[in-house]
Amino acid sequence: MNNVIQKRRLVAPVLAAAAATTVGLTTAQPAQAVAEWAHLTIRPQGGGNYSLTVSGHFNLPQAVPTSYSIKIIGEDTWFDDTPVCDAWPLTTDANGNYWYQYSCTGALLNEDWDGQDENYAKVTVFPSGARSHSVRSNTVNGYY
Ligand SMILES: [Ca+2]
Ligand SMILES: [Ca+2]
Repeated sequence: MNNVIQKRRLVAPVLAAAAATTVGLTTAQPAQAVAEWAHLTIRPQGGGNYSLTVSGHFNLPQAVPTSYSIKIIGEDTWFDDTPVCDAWPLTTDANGNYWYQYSCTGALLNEDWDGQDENYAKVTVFPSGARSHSVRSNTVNGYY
C-alpha cells in the first residue's frame, strides 16, 4: 500500500514537467504567430507608366525559398475585374518574406473607364507539398 502512494507522488511532478515543456515549445516559435500580409503601392513613373511595389509575408511549412505570383485586380461593386499586370514566377526568401517592384501601364490599371480605379494585389504562394493559398493586399485608389 505504501508503495502505490509513493508511485503516485512521483507521477504528478513528471506530468507537470511535461506540461511546462509543451508551453515552452509553443512560445519559442514566434514566427508561427506572425500574420500573413500583402501591401501594394502604386507610384507614377511618367509616360503613362506606373511603378508597382508589392511586399509582404507568408507563413511557410518549411524554411525554404518558395515560389509565388502577383495578380493586380480591379475592385468593383459586383464582380472584380479580370487580373491585369501579373508577375510570376517569383520567389520568397527562406522566411517567407517577399518584395517585388515592376511596371504597369495606366491603361491596364484603368479598370473603371468612367472614374476612380481601385486596384489590389492578390498574392499566391505555392509551397512544395502543401496547399497554395492567397493573401489580398490593401486597395489603392487612383485615376489612371
Ligand atoms: Ca472599380
Ligand atoms: Ca478610371
